[in-house]
Parts: sequence; structure tokens; C-alpha cells
Amino acid sequence: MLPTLDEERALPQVYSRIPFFELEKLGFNSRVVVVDGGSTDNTLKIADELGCQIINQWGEGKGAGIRQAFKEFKKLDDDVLVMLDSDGTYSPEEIPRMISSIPKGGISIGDRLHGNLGKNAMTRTNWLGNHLLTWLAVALHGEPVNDLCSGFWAFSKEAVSSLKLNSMRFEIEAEMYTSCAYQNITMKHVPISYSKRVGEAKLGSIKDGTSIARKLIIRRIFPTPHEE
Ligand SMILES: Nc1nc2c(ncn2[C@@H]2O[C@H](COP(=O)(O)OP(=O)(O)OP(=O)(O)O)[C@@H](O)[C@H]2O)c(=O)[nH]1
Ligand SMILES: [Mg+2]
Repeated sequence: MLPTLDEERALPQVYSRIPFFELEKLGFNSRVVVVDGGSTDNTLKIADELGCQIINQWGEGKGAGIRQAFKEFKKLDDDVLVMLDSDGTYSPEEIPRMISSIPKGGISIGDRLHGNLGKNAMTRTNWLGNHLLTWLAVALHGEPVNDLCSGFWAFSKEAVSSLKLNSMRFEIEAEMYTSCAYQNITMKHVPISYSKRVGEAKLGSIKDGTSIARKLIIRRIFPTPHEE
């Protein structure tokens, strides 16, 4: 699953790096689903030309899009779901390793902070923010996590069914972590590579960092959302 919002430059590169043949050798019959938050560039046209299935999300925000894609996934009988940002920061070549690291019924989370962090891949502000938010998550919720805001996750079918989420924007990953903590979903942390983004960032470090911290605090008081 590739969440997109105006990623016309990065999407073809990300798609072409997906190791379909290697996945097939591992026994997976894979396909690519693009969940789009209302791109106004050529993202949708490109996704269509590449043969991706497209989900046009209702509403805005990465969280809303991912939750909608989870709903669609739950209707199917697929074994595994892999999600990575479509901005060229993550390495699709690492998908097989992420999948083989999934614990039984659990989730593997790509860890950029103890992985191969490329030069200029993350701004200093984001580096600090990622460490602070990860620390805050563990301080509040107790479960170990190495890289709270990672955009590269691999889920077992059971884990997708158990997650309880209501995030609209970039708090979604933090809430996936808190849901793992409260729904007893096993997490495995897998060191991954992280590179400089292609195209414009949609996340505002301070504004979205604050929303993520707020979400972590809310989930300490109300561990699960009232309605999904
Ligand atoms: N479906 C959907 N995807 C979105 C939306 N907003 C952003 N995305 C995608 O979510 C991914 C993460 O967004 P980014 O802007 O890269 O944010 P980030 O990775 O947290 O921040 P940077 O480190 O600055 O790149 C990218 O693939 C975006 O295209 C949205 O509203 N809906
Ligand atoms: Mg990004």
C-alpha cells in the first residue's frame, strides 16, 4: 500500500524498485494499491498506467487514507500488508526482509534511527523530533519502540484486524504503536535504510509533531478510540 499526495516524481521510482520476482519466489502473489489523498498532479494517471489499484480516499490526511485502505484489506483474504511512503525515502528492496520479520500475528516496523540513515535524508529538526516522540511514546506507554514515526510497516492479517484507530493525519503511526501496546500485538523492529525525499514534504515538523505528541497523551488517558 502506497499512500500518495502529489507524488508524481517519486511514485514511478518507488514502483519500479518493488522486488516482485523475489516476492514471488517467496510465495507471495503481490499487487500494489495506491491510496490517494486528492493529488492534483499526475500521480493518479501514473498509478493507473503502472497498473496499481487505486483507492480515492474520502476526506483528507494520511491517517484517513490508511484507515480506509485497512478497511478494504479486511474484506479480502490476503495474508500480509506492507505499507511504505511513496516519496522515495524508503527502499522497496527491503520489503521481503520486512515481511519475513513479521512475528506471528504481529507487525514489523522499519527502524530508520538505528538503520542506514542517508546523508541529508532527515532534517535536524525531524531527527530530533523523531527521537523525542519515540522517547515520549515509550515513557507514556511502556512498550519498546525504536522509531515511532516510521513510514514503513509490514502487517499480518490478524494485526490489521486488531488495530483500533481514528487518526486523520500524521498521528496514524503513533496510534498504530499505541494500539499494538493495548491490543497486545507483537512488534518487531527492523533496521532499514532512509534516503532523501523526492518532491515536496507534506508534513509540517512543528505542527504535526505537536499533534503526534498530543495523540500519545490522549491514548495514555483513553487507550482506544470511541469510534473508528
Ligand atoms: N493517502 C494520503 N497520503 C498522504 C496524504 N498526505 C501525505 N501523504 C503521503 O504520505 C507519505 C508521507 O508524507 P510526507 O510528506 O513524506 O511526510 P513525512 O514522510 O512524514 O515527512 P518528510 O520526512 O518531510 O518527507 C507520502 O507518501 C505522502 O505522499 C494524504 O492526505 N493522503
Ligand atoms: Mg516522507
